[in-house]
Amino acid sequence: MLRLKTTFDAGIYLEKKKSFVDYLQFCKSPVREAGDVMRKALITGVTGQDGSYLAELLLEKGYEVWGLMRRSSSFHTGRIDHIYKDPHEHPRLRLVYGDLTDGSNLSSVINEIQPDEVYNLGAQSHVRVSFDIPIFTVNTDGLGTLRLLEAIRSSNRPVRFYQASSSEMYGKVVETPQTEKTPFHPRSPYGCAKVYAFWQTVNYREAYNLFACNGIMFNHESPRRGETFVTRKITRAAARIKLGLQDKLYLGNLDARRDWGFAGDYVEAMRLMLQQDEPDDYVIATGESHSVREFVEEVFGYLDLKWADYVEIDPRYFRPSEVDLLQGDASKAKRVLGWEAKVGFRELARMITDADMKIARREKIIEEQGA
Ligand code: NAP
Ligand code: F7E
Repeated sequence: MLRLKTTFDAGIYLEKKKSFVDYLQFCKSPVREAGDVMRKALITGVTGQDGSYLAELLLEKGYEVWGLMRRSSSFHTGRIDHIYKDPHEHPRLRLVYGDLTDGSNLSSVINEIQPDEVYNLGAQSHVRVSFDIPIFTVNTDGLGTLRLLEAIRSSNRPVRFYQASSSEMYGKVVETPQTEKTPFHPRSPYGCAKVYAFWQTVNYREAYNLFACNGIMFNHESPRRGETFVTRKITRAAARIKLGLQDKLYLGNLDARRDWGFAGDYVEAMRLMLQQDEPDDYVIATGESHSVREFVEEVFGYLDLKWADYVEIDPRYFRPSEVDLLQGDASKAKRVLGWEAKVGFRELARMITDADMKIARREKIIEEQGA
């Protein structure tokens, strides 16, 4: 059995005057098994939806997890509070301040933490908002990825790197379903930034032999999804309408079709990519596509509501350029990683709706007490 290559192993290897490129080769064939030395992972975007599920998963797998977190004037750790412990108790989840727009900070963090695996999930991830703040979006999502890759490369450490790439890169799709070979045609500042980051990741793999992978993730949702993404916006509103807390739901394009999966399933694919012998890029999707209208019908129907009585169209939510249809083919991920989506469309819609009914019930009690 090959042993896990830790940063400690790397030190020994380099002391033997082998080059860093040799060491990266050596690292390409690890068998990472239970009982090996505890791995250390750094997650950017740990306070986000995926960051929280991935942190849970890695802790469960025995990792020491470091999360890069932006400074904020208000608390924004709600998604990870349940796994966070006081640093004095020597917990396995630690947080460190940082920002993808600050390259010197990223270098210090990489050098100090010396992670074995880095998951770059940090991003301005809202497509509509990327039209309002394109420069910030590209700085964080595009250049931020390059800053992180540079910090890793210059650390001369055998870090394995995961990049959160997106189906938004396909944009105006030229074929359906989309695979790893489908050309990109991004339709937003966000999509353009993700294409840039995708190719930087590929180039660091080819130029520097870095173990770097892209997960081309199709939309994935959960009860922890931000409330301005369409799924959560619909489930929150439907639950509040059901309890008489709200009258209307204003939406944009109901015809757009998405391949929606469950975020908890998708973070498993991220980890699996970094445990392979060779780095590569993978589509992660359910293979099913549904319109926004179908999602509305499913959620309102589940709550015994006639959606047409409550939903109105507000042109404000249309995008300057739209991605009409996304449907992924994840057969490579199934074949190589043994990964496939477990949660389907209906189960996902109901899972999020159930969670939002609980929140709405609490809101109802607060409203009644205040009255
Ligand atoms: P999310 O909930 O919006 O989380 C984004 C995270 O990035 C948050 O922790 C946010 O921190 C952090 N962040 C934003 N700007 C940053 C900066 N300048 N420096 C450092 N951190 C920053 O997104 P998500 O749904 O978990 O998605 C995770 C990643 O996957 C993102 O890169 C997204 O673009 C990509 N992706 C998502 C999907 C999907 O359907 N969910 C699909 C494909 C790809 P704050 O808490 O401080 O805002
Ligand atoms: O929109 C339509 C909207 O904002 C889905 C991000 O995680 O997935 C996500 O990007 C669709 C679009 O997600 C409203 O026009 C209609 O066609 O939930 P969304 P997204 O744009 O697909 C990809 C893969 C990512 O990588 C991103 O980070 O729904 N839509 N009415 C609406 N969308 C919103 N947000 N709000 C509406 O009122």
